[in-house]
Amino acid sequence: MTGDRISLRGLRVFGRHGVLPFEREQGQDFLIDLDLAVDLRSAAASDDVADTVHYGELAEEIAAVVGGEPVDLIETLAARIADAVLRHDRVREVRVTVHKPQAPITVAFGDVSVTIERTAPEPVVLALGSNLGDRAATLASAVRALRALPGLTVTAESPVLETVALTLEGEDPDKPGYLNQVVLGRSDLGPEPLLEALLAIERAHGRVRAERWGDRTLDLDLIAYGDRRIDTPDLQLPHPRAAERDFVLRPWLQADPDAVLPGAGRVDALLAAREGSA
Ligand code: PH2
Ligand code: MG
Ligand code: MG
Repeated sequence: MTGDRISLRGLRVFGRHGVLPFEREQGQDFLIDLDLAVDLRSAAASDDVADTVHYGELAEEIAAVVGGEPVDLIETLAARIADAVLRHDRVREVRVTVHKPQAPITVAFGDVSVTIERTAPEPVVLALGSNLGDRAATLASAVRALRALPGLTVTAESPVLETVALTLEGEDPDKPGYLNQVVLGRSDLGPEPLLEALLAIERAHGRVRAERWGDRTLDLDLIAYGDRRIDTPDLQLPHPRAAERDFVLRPWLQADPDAVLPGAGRVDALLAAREGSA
């Protein structure tokens, strides 16, 4: 976990979690440590508790989870705590440690604990294109693969649009036409693992990488991942050419009338500006 953080250590709450019946009957204290990755710049500037996560309220929410419905495992308890923390929209990542210092262990011990890390899902924008083979079947199959991908929840699918192939020299009606589509979702995979999964789906649909902007059975591009800015040889976010591509912007706007391309602005305005200059 890098960057700004809120940490809470040694929160002590009585609970009845455990596998053994006497743990349910008698109960014991659980100690909770939390680290929250939260951008604290706005709170530091405004000096307003509404611009951060209130640690007092957070402590009470966690105490309600630990003091609530008993579970067998501290792993399960830790996951419930992480879920409660991630309900706060400002939290990007959380690390939870649950200590059980009075656990029923027959050997003398100091402490036993589990630690989990969870990342908040972020909105993602994916653009699909196909101009070879059974294009409609390929797009439908790719969307099924996206829906089946662990760590990605698909929230919207645009209609499929027929578009003219754009080449490095401009639109080329002599090339096979494209079907394009945009899929919206939420992901907690992180940008690089999500990109890896997209490339694997391309390969599974017969994609071969020959010439740049060549004809393809399936192109599956990551357009935006939250508002993250990434500039590495393998991944640029937001997609550097998305603002100039009608075949991305038009289906995206149909899937989300309020779509915003981070760093570039509202998609409806981007499209209107392009039509004005065309
Ligand atoms: N993708 C390209 C190049 N040209 N043209 C259309 N119409 N649709 C595309 O998806 C497309 C393209 C490179 O990814
Ligand atoms: Mg592309
Ligand atoms: Mg691509």
